[in-house]
Amino acid sequence: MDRALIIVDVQRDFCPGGALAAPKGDEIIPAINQLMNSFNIILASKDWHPAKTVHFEKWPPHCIRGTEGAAFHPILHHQKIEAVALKGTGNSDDGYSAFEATNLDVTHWLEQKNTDTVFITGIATEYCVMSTAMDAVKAGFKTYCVTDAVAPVNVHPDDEQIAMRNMQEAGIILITSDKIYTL
Ligand code: VGL
Ligand code: ZN
Repeated sequence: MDRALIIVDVQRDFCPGGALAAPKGDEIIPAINQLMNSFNIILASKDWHPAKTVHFEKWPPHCIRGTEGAAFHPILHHQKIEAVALKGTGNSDDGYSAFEATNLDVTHWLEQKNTDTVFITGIATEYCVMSTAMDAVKAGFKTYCVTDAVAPVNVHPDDEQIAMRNMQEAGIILITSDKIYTL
């Protein structure tokens, strides 16, 4: 069995200068780039919204499919990504989790690669990262959240802390990148 790296929504719009920026969204990218060197199985998700969606009643318009804002952040080593899961593609739901992708059956893809363990990185900790991690547990994967490779939006100042606690209560293991190299 093998382990997979999952990179959630490291897109321009979620980084400083973007439409829905996590204040430190770009600062986690070097850690993700380094982690990619230690994984053979790498999947990324993209928030991939239509121009009109109920999702934009809660959020400023962001990651509209095909636009610059929806592209991977330019410093992410995206050439190493083997599969891209597009989510939030409908007009009537949020699609926070990578497991809600409409172009790819993420569970099936991971199982075909003999994955039993996943490491979740990316943006935003309290929305798409947490949803993806929760769905990974539900699908039966041993699930880690890499704390130095995720960034919150922090609409409320405590949101990241609450998300970390919720993830731990769901059986998700919090880990730092340096520990992964010695696992
Ligand atoms: C996200 C808010 C709205 C995320 C996506 O990627 O965490 N957050 N859409
Ligand atoms: Zn979104």
